[in-house]
Amino acid sequence: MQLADETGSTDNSGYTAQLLSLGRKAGLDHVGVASAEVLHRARQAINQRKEQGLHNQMQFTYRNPERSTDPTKTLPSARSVIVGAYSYSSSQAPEKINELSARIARYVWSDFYAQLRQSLGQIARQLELDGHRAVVLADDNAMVDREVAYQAGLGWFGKNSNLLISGAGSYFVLGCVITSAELAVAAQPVEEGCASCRRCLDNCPTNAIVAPGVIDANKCLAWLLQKPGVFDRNYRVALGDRIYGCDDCQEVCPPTIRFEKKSNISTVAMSVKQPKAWVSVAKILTSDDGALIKEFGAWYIANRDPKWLRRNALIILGNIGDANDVLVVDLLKQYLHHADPVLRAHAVWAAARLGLHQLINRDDDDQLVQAELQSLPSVK
Ligand code: B12
Ligand code: SF4
Ligand code: SF4
Repeated sequence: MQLADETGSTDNSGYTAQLLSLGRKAGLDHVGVASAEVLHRARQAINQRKEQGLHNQMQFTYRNPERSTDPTKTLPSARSVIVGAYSYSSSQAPEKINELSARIARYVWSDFYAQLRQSLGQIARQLELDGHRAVVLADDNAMVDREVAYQAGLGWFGKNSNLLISGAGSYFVLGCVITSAELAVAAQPVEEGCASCRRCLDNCPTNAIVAPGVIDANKCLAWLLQKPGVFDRNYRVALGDRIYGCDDCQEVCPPTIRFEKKSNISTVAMSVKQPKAWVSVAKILTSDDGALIKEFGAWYIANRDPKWLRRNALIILGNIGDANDVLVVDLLKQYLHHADPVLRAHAVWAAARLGLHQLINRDDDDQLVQAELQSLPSVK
């Protein structure tokens, strides 16, 4: 591959095209280029949402917007950003393991981020071979992935706030290579394509999409599942059987569904690993810390503490468990006597939801458990 500036030419479109082609050969489904300028709209949106409390203690890109919206904070010599999208669309939805199965969101059915990083890494290596600096970021707190993907002309911001790619929907994970190379940037951003549709707003189980493109994290199940502490009682029933992530605002999205139906990309993406779409609730509640981190360590789990997985599993147990099932009763008994008060409190909720009030110890004097007991209509 040729250095862009070897010839002294300022037209770097040939070199850019070679890099984009390399990205596609390396497995990226879509790839584009943005300039390394500050992402002002995203910075403003983050600051506004923090002021309005819509971020609900999320850190990620919100912790340091000066950094996450400025590629030169990661690489001072940055001139361009190559953005890649890796599809996790699948036409095959794997079967439940058993009646007591917890649902895993599609973007983590396999480690798609690992595949994405590997593909971006090949572009970065080529850039370095050609004498440029290059840093790969994928789902990293140092970059707002959707905004830079939009600037690179990959897609438009859907009302569900995901980046939708024309003709392909939103089942993509996004990442980028920040580079010192001066590349030819996307000519035009992609035109908005939602038109009058508002299915995502109307079908969000918690009404978390408070305006087109704006998520209130206080209500979004995807965040509440990751957030440490007591799970907001208002959204426990709506959680249903979800253990990690929520796909509802994408599963109703016409461009995303259309692509999924006609796509055979599943065979490509799923060949990475066996898709893991379900996990046994009993397994989460009976495995030790080491086993849980080994199996689910690629997920974002606050402080890498598997108790948050157990907390979520207890809510699911309350939502889908059968009060006549011996296994369900045994699991509840175990957690109603657990050493950790957070888990005892969620077990109280689950037992009450299943009508198993007789299992609950009303004399537990821990504050969290007491608060839970007070919130039960029958013991007020
Ligand atoms: C924080 C975060 C979350 C939070 C908050 C999401 C949010 N919408 O802010 C939570 C935990 C809830 C979450 C959930 C999910 N996430 Co997330 N998340 C992130 C993270 C780490 C940062 C996002 C961020 O910076 N937001 C800042 C806000 C300000 O950005 P924004 O909401 O997109 O706002 C823009 C729009 O409002 C737009 N805009 C401005 N004006 C207008 C006007 C209109 C009309 C419209 C439509 C838009 C618009 O401009 C704003 C600024 O760019 C990124 C990874 C990364 N490093 O970027 C992944 C990321 C955004 N998440 C991703 C995924 C896959 C998900 C889930 C689908 C996972 C799941 N199945 O549960 C859900 C989707 C929920 C949803 N509808 O957004 C992907 C998105 C891929 C894609 N195709 O868009 C990313 C990019 C991760 C990755 N690298 O692939 N996520
Ligand atoms: S991820 Fe789920 S809870 Fe969050 S906005 Fe989408 S549908 Fe609503
Ligand atoms: S469901 Fe409709 S409004 Fe929502 S993102 Fe998809 S096309 Fe846009």
